[in-house]
Amino acid sequence: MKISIHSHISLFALIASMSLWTASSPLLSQDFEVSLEISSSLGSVGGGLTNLEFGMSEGASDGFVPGEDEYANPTSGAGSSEFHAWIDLDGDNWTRCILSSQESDTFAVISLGFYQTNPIFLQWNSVDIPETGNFRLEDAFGGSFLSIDLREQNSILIDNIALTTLILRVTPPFAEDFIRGDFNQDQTVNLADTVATLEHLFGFFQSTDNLTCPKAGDINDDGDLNISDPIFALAHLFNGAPAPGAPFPTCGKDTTPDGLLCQQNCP
Ligand SMILES: [Ca+2]
Ligand SMILES: [Ca+2]
Ligand SMILES: [Ca+2]
Repeated sequence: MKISIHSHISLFALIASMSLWTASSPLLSQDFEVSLEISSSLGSVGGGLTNLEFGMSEGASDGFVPGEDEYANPTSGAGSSEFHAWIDLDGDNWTRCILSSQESDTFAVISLGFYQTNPIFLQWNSVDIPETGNFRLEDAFGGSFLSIDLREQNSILIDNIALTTLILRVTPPFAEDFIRGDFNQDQTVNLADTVATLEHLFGFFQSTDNLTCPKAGDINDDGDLNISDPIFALAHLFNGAPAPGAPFPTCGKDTTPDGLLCQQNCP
C-alpha cells in the first residue's frame, strides 16, 4: 500500500471540492409465486380443497391472461353456500393471479366461503417462500387478530367464520444483484464510490442510509464494510492493485455469502 498521509490529505481536499452526491436507486422486485392449499375437511358435505396461487412476474399483465391466470369456477365465490376460497381482484374471483413486477408493497385479498361452521385449513410450504422481501397473511383489520409470517409457519386453521377475508401482504423480494465496488449504484466503479463509502462510514457530508445495497461497498469482499474498503478501492483505481472479486465488472450475485444486505436488481 503506497498511499501516503499526503495523498490522504489530497483525497479529503478532493472530496471536499466535489459536488454532493445523492443516491437514488429504486427497489426492484424479483419474480415470485406463493401457493396456498385451502381446505374444509370436516364431513363430506361442504368439504373440498382449493389451490390459490399469487405471484409477480416481469412482463406479466395485471389483467387476465389465459395460461398465466385462472378465474375461479363461476359457481364459487360470494353467495355460494358451500366451502370456497378465491382471490378477489377487481371484483373478479381468481384461483391463480400473476401480476406484473412491482417495487412497492402489494396485497391479494383472499376470500373464504365457509360451509356452516366448518373450519377452513390453509397450508403452504414455508421453504418455497422467497428469502428476501416480506410475506404475511393477515386479517382485514390491519393484522390485529391474525398476522403470520409465511416463512415462520406452514399452516393455520381458521375456525372463526367471521374471518371471511384474509390479506396476503407482500413486500416483493429482491434479486440481490450488484457490481462489487459500485456503492452509489450508477453501474460504474470509480472515485465517486469511494467518496460515497467514506460518507457512509464517517458521515462527512450527508447520510447514505437510503442506499439499498451496502454489500456493493464491500469491495475487498471480507464480509464487512469498513475503512479497508475505500483503501482497497483507491489502490485499485489509482495504484494498479488487483480488481475486486466477483461480481465485477458485470452485475451478479455475491459468490461468498455474508451478512451484508443488498436489496436490488441490476437494471
Ligand atoms: Ca458507482
Ligand atoms: Ca470489506
Ligand atoms: Ca461476500
